[in-house]
Amino acid sequence: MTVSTRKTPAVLAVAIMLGLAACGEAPSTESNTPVQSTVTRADAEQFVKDAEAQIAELSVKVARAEWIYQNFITEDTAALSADAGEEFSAITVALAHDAAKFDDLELSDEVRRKLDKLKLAIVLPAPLDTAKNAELAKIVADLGGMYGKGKYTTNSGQVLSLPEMGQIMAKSRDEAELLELWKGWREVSPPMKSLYQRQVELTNEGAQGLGFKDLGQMWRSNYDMEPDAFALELDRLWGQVKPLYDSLHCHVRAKLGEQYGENVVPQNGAIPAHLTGNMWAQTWGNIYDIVGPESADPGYDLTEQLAVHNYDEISMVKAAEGFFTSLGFAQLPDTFWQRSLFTQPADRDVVCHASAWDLDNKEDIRIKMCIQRTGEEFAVIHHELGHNIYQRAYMDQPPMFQGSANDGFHEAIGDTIALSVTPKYLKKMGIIDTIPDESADIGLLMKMALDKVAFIPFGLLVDQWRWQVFSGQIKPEEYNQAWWELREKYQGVKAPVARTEANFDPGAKYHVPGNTPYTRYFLAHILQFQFHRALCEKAGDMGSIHRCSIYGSDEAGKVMAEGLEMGASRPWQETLEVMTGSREMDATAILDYFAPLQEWLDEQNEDRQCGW
Ligand code: X8Z
Ligand code: ZN
Repeated sequence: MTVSTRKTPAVLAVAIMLGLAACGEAPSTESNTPVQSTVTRADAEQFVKDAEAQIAELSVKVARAEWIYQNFITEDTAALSADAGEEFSAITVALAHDAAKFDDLELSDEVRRKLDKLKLAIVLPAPLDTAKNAELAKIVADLGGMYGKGKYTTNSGQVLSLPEMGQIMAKSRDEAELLELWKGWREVSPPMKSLYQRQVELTNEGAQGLGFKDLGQMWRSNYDMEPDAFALELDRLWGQVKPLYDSLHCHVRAKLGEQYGENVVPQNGAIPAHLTGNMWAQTWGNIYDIVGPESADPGYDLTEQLAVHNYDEISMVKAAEGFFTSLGFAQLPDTFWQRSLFTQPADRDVVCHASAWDLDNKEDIRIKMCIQRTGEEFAVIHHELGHNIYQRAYMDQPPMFQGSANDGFHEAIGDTIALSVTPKYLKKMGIIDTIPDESADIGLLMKMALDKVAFIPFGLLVDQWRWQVFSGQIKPEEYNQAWWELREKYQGVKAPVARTEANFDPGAKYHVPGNTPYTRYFLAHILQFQFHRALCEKAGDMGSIHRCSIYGSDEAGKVMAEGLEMGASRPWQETLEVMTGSREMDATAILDYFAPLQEWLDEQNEDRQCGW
C-alpha cells in the first residue's frame, strides 16, 4: 500500500494504506468469511492475513485502472475506473464489517492495529448495498473527471487549462484579468454540487454502518487518539501559529492596498481572493514582488536561475532525486523515468494536479505532474518525490502497515527536503553564484512565509468545511456560504464578487471533487518545520534554522529513513519520537524559523490597524 498523491478511485480508500497514490485513496472488498458464533485469536490472525493478501492484490488492479484514467480521461476510462473502484470498495467495506466480529477479543497490538486500519484506511466507505456502492463509484469517477477536464474560455476566446491559468494568476497584476480567471475557473464546479451532495449521503451511510457518527468522525479517528481530542489538537496548533499569520496578513493587505487601491483592498477587512498570485489564495509567494521588503532583496529569483542554467522538466526532477540520494536513499528505478508523466500532453485530457504513485506496492513508483519550469514547481517536485521515497521505504512492511505514520507525515517528507533548498545548497549545485548576505534573510523568509505560513489556515479550513458538511451542520443550501464564512474566519480572505448557492466554490479545489482529506497538509506544514529543526541538529548544522541545509548528511538521512521504514506499523507518536525526539506535534519550530521575520513584521505593522 502506498500513499501518495494519487487520487481517488472510486471508492476508496484505503488510501493511505493501500498503496495507491499519495493523496490518494483506496479500495474495498467482499468477503465470504462465514459468520461464526465464537471466534478465536487464531481466526483473527487468519482473517487479517487473508484480508491483507486480498487487498494487496486488488489495490494493484485499482491503481492501474486509476493511473490510466487520470492519464487519459475519456468516458471509457471513467467507466473502467468506476468499475475497479466499485469492486475495491465492495471488498474493503465488506472486510471492514467482517472485522467487527473480533471486536471483543483480546488480540496482539499488531493484529488489533491491522483490524483498525482495515476500517480506517477507507476514505469513502460505501453502504453495504450493491446498487449504492455502484452509484458511489460512478459519482467518484465523474467528479474527478469533471475537475480534470476543466478548462476556461476567456472573453478574448482563448481556451486555458488550469496550469495555464495558474501561471497567469501568478504573474498578472491586472485586477480585471485576475478577476476574470478567478471567476472563470469556478465555472467548473456548479455541476458537481448535486453529485457531491449525494456522495455525502452515501458515504455517511457507509461510515455509520461501520460504527461512526458520520464520515468526518471516521476521518478524524485515524490519528491514534480520540477523534475529539484530535480536533482539539488542531485548534491548539493553529493557536500557536495564528499570531504570526495575523502579522503576515496585516502586512500583505497593506501592500496590496498600495498596489490595487484601498477601494479594492479595504484596510479593515478580508483580502480579496483573486489578488494573492494563486487560484485559491492558498499560497502567496507569487506576489513577493508586491509585498517583499525593499531593503532586503534576496538577490536571486529561482525561476530565473533555473532558466539561466537550462533546467528543463526532467533535469528539475533529477536535481530533486539528487537531494534524496545525498542522504543515502537509493536512486529512483528506471521505470520511474519511463512511466512517470512530467509534462502536460497537448492532445488529451489528464489530471494535472501533481501526484505520486506506487503501482505495485514495490518498485513501480511514479509521479504524474504537468511541470512548469518555476521555483514553485521545483518545490512541488521535491514534495512528490518525498511520497515516492516514503512508499519505497515502507515496502517491506505488511500490507496494512504500508502507509505513513499519519497522513501528515506523508505530505511532510518532500517539503522537509525542500526546506533545505537554501542559498547555500543552490550555490553548491551551481544554480546561483553567490550566497546572499545575511541582510537578505528577511527577503528569503518573507518569500517562504508567503508560501508556508499563508497556507496554514487554508490547510485547516478545507476539512472544517467538509467535517461540518458530513455532520449535517452545513446543509446543502448553505454549502457555498459556509465555505466563504470559513475562508473569512481562518484566512481573512473573501470572494471578490458576490457568490450564491448556485456556485459551488469548494468544488473548484482539486481535493474536494478528488476526495482527498486535507487536514494532512495542515499537519504537514507544522511537521516539516519540526522535522527540519531536528534533522538540522542531527546534521550538525548549528546556524539559524532557515539557513540550514541537510544536503549530504548521512546522519540526517539515517534518522529519516528509520522513521519512514516504520510505515504505519506504530502509532505516529512513536515515529515522531524517532525522527525528532518528541512525541508531540509542535509549531514552535515554525515560530523559531520565522522569528526574524516576525520581528520585522511587527515593525512594519506598528502604525497599522490589523485584523479583519
Ligand atoms: O495537493 C498537494 C500536492 C499533492 S499531495 C501537490 N498539495 C496541496 C495542494 O496543492 O492543495 C501540496 C500542498 C497542498
Ligand atoms: Zn502530497
